[in-house]
Amino acid sequence: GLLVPSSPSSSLSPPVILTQDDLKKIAAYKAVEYVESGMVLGLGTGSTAKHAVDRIGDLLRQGKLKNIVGIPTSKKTHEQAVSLGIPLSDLDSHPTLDLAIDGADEVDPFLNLVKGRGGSLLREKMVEGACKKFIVIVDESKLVNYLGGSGLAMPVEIIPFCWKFTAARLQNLFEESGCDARLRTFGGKDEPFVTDNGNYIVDLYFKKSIGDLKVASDAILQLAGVVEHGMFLDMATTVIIAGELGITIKNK
Ligand code: ABF
Repeated sequence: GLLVPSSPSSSLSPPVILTQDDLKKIAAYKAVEYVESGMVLGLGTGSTAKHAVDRIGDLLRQGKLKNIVGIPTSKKTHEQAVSLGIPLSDLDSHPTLDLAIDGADEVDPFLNLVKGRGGSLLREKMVEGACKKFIVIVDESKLVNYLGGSGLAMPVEIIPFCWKFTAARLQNLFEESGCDARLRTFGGKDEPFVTDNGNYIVDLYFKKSIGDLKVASDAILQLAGVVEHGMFLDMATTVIIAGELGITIKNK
């Protein structure tokens, strides 16, 4: 946990210890302050976005928000929103959204993102690409100097057909960056993880920077077995970062 000094008026009380989940919640609640009645909202996926969806549900129940329409980015979020009584729709009926709020796995200094470690990147990219405003909510552990820089995976959604072939082609694309392409499995077994869209995910691990992100993005999307990748370039309009010392808001 993180130590935060207690307020001056209570200098004798013990410091408040904020967990990483507390920071996620702080960022999420801050983002929900941007939500107004009547909005069509993209509902994100993951442990940070979950707090935002919960909060929207609370405000609806309290009558502080009205006439919200939610567009979920995953089956999981769909279920959560239904359980909270948030009215839902889809992109077919609402091709333009007012605002989306979602988490991320990495945020670079230019507000480019890696997403998809939760496996919902395709629907997230469709929904968040259709929003006038896209607020990303993270705790400070998600900040990186360059994408791929956390040493964690860069996810690519691929079709199951001959997945080894596609994984090998992805790995070859980034040979110079020391790329290792691994099929995502489920529950530590050999069973492939299957996305909401019935696809597989190949996680790319890099030893070195992948260079120009747009070039990398285009090259990945050029491969026939690829459906989408987890780089969200130039999409976030605002990033809310909750850290030990408070909230930082970065705007595009
Ligand atoms: C979704 O949730 C994904 O794009 C991303 O992979 C993940 C972040 O999860 P968490 O908030 O649990 O770290 O936004």
